[in-house]
Amino acid sequence: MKIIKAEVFVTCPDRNFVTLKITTEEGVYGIGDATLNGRELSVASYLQDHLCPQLVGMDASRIEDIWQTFYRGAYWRRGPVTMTAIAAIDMALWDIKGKVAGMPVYDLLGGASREGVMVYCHATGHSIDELLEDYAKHQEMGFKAIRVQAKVPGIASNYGISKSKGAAYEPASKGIRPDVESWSTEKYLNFAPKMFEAVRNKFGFDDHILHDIHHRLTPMEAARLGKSVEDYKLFWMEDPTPAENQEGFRLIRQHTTTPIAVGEVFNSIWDCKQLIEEQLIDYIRSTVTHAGGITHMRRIADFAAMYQVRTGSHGPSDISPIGMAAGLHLDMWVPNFGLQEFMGYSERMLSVFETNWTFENGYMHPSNKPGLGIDFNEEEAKKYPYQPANLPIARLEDGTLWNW
Ligand code: CS2
Ligand code: MG
Repeated sequence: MKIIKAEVFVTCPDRNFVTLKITTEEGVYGIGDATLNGRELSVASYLQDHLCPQLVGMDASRIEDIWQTFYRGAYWRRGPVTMTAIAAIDMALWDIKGKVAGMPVYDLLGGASREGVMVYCHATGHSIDELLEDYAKHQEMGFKAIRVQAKVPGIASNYGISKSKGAAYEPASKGIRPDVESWSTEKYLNFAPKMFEAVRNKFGFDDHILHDIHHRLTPMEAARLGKSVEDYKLFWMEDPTPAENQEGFRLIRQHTTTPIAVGEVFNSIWDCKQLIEEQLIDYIRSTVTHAGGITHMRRIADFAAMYQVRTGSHGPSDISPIGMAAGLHLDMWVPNFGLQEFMGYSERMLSVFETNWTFENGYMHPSNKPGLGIDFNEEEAKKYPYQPANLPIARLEDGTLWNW
């Protein structure tokens, strides 16, 4: 199974995606997602200039050895660019292995542990009323788990709110410079409990509700929030505080039973070692795309299982449908599965990435097709050249740069 070609494609069907395609001398190909929001070209270059030339001639069946070679062999370990590049290679190789074996990837991992993967969607609003409307819409679509975000009164623009009513939420914006959002912890902490109260009063307690704080609070502020919303029984509060300071989570844990989910920006098991070992979180949100592929995510999940931490993988629209498909295969197998995020994709995106997954009654299934069960249409992709885009930054009301 000698690799004869490793090609990188950058395309922008509404947003930028980076795709790797590996072809073997038998003519079997596999595809992987190498998208890192706002830094797409760095991963494309890392692959194109460094890893792809080395891949040619390697044996595609040796997934583990190739992973180790690119992780240890670079000498410089970890980091989002490196680990996203390795992830794309890993995904493409699992896709090839599945196609050759005639099995879906979840079967190669050990088979399905469940009938379907529960996914959560996003409900947003510029006011609580608008959020409730959007929530009802998603409930009707069948979702059983819904993330709730609303504009905080008095803050010009904050994370998680779509640009106009009813539009899908997309944090990145086109152009050379990032948009600037604002932040006030005081206004947010006053508002957030009222939002959860309105949702529970209107819709009751049957659905899982989730909320993303997006790294904005200090540990003590997060502890205060968690404690003040316990009655609303959140499925999780996400990224309450930046997680470089892992011991900071001890403080949150001492004060609240609101479950915590962290890890969408992590790229290796080392980023969450202490959080998991000390049971400082309940859900690990790392993904196949940004944390070294299926090979490394499987290790993170097994480690987490020892401490009753479950998976809750990141699934925004900036992970390509290939990364989403790979995530769904992992979710089908992983014994300690919690929940999967699914933001969905535009029609234009789905014309480039041909999916076979299904969604029914709040649950997704990756399909039983051999490999990842997803294809990449190179001709369609060519119609949408790369466009510079950036994630926003956040500033406090006095201008201080804050965590976005
Ligand atoms: C997020 C994302 O989905 C989430 O939970 O936090 O919206 C995140 O901001 C983007 O994926 C960044 O690229
Ligand atoms: Mg998040």
